[in-house]
Amino acid sequence: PSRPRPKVILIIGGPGSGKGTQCLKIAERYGFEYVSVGELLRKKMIHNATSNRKWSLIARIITNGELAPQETTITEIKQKIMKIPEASGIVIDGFPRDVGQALSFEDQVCTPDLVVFLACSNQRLKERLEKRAEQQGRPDDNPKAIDRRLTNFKQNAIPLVKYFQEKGLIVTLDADRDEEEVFYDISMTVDNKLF
Ligand code: UP5
Ligand code: MG
Repeated sequence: PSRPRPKVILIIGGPGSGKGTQCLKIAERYGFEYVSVGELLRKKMIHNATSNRKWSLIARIITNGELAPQETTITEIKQKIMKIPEASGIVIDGFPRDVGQALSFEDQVCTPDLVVFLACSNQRLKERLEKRAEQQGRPDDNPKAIDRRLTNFKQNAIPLVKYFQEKGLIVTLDADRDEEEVFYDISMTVDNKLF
């Protein structure tokens, strides 16, 4: 008999809401594969920006804090998922960013089993990103790009959350709290909804 398809969890939330932090914890606790869409795109852009026109354009888009083209993003996700040999679950960090991407993912990949929205105040998002910017050198952690990322998020979040609400797939959690508190709620949610 064929194996059941892996469970798919999408983690969405503003820049600095803790998507990466929480996804790693989920992957560890449940033995799920971790796919960071931002990381996929950043790696690819660093690798190809000097030799490839399309990727040099995308590098500029991402460094400015704007969204990469939808089709490229979906293609990268599909390629990455296809390389995963065997997994009981896949946790996807930072995707989709808008309703268009959500529809395209459902059309081309699958309907997710669970979507977690990490709701965080604007003030917290800013504080965390500014702190991280001092410690690490992510190309889009500059003040202008941080503003763009926050603005884009605010523009797209409400319709996106509503879309998944109508399908009964989303759980919204208060991500202003510390890492462990947020993760406690996430693991309760995953235990309840997926097992
Ligand atoms: N931190 C985390 N949780 C904390 C907590 N509870 N309390 C206190 N501190 C906490 O966390 C951010 C920082 O806060 C860290 O220093 C952490 O220690 C601390 P992190 O887990 O990194 O948050 P995250 O939500 O992952 O923030 P990130 O900056 O990665 O979010 P973005 O959404 O901006 O980044 P992403 O990598 O997803 O996307 C980057 C870019 O890629 C986008 O702007 C876009 O250009 C492109 N992209 C697309 O074009 N399409 C896509 O579909 C996806 C990405
Ligand atoms: Mg991240």
